[in-house]
Amino acid sequence: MILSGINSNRLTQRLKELNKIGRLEGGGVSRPSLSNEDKKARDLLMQWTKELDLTVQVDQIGNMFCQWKGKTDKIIGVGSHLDTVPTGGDYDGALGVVAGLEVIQTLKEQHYQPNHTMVLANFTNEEGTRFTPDMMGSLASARPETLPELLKAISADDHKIVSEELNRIGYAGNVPCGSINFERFIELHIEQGPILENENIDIGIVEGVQAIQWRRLTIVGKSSHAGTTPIALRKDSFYAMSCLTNYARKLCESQNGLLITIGSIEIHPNVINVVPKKVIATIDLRHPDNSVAYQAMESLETFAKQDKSFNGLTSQWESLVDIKSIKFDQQVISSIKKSCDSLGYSNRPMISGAGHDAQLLSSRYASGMIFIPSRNGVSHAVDEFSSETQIEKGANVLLNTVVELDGE
Ligand code: HGY
Ligand code: MN
Ligand code: MN
Repeated sequence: MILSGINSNRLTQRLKELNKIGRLEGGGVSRPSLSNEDKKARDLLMQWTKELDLTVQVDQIGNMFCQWKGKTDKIIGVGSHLDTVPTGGDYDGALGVVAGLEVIQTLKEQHYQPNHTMVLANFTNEEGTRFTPDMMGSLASARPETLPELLKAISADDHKIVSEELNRIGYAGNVPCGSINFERFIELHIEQGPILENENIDIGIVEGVQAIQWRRLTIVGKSSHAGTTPIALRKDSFYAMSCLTNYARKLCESQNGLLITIGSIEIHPNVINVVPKKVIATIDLRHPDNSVAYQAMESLETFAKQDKSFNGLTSQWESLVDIKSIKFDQQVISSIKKSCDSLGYSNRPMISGAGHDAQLLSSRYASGMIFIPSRNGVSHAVDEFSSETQIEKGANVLLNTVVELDGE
């Protein structure tokens, strides 16, 4: 049995140390996947694991698995991701990795003898902002057959290749993807939304994650003079994209729970007095129900075929991510619930709006997630924040859940 909870001060200090890596002027962090900053964060994790006598295995896509041998070879996994979006906060991903380490250290200090081998995981490229798809490392763990394609992925900004970047930062492992088999995997994460804070609840017991579809849309019209081309004769790619964006917003307003985001856009030639010839935009579409997500994406494509703003222009759709909505494992969910209740923490079931490594892992391993509140529901932004008390509660639920599952 556990004598006491985690060491909150130590957890906070480690998070602070980690978040010095990739620190942004004015707060927040930028640790794009497989960048020098990601390497530094990985190296720091290696140092921490050495201090705890954990053995680290790195697989072929750079996933790190830090092991504490138990009485059996059956594995209970904790962890998350160290990479961040370019304007990231201090907690997205980092919390799950640092809290997982804290749970292992707390158990070791209490001379707990685990039945299972405990593994702390850091998954490669969860964010997907430098290389698509996102949740790349957990995808390769759950579906090792995807590895060859993933290693060839090229970054949109600097045209680097995943396999070369893994070699460059020294994390091109040789452990086969999918060879670390979790009996159970639990990810502690910030909610990244407003629900827990609005309802003043300590812990979110995540029952599932919504579907995620990412597309890249290239629209090609015709460059022409801004001062001489009559409106009726224009083949204006940016105007067409604006109409599609407006249509997407109306679709979200009419379909409960549908979220469509045009997060990045390139305009060519991007010149003040030239009607835009080409637009390359990304579309992020989410919904808890797979069929609604598919239908909504289809409606966007139909709009691009039929709306007059697209007359005389071509549009090309490239699928980047197609992740189904999932349900987490009932036994893991009930262990998390039991831990919350035994600790006296208020809790509620919920669906995750954001994608997570546990979502991908759940297709192969019994998985679950624990959420803590996010201030103002903000994430993927430098003012992302969760308090030390909220973090301590989340880490204690993780600790108790791991012990609960270890005893089964
Ligand atoms: O996009 C997501 O939901 C996750 O943060 N990668
Ligand atoms: Mn995350
Ligand atoms: Mn994220």
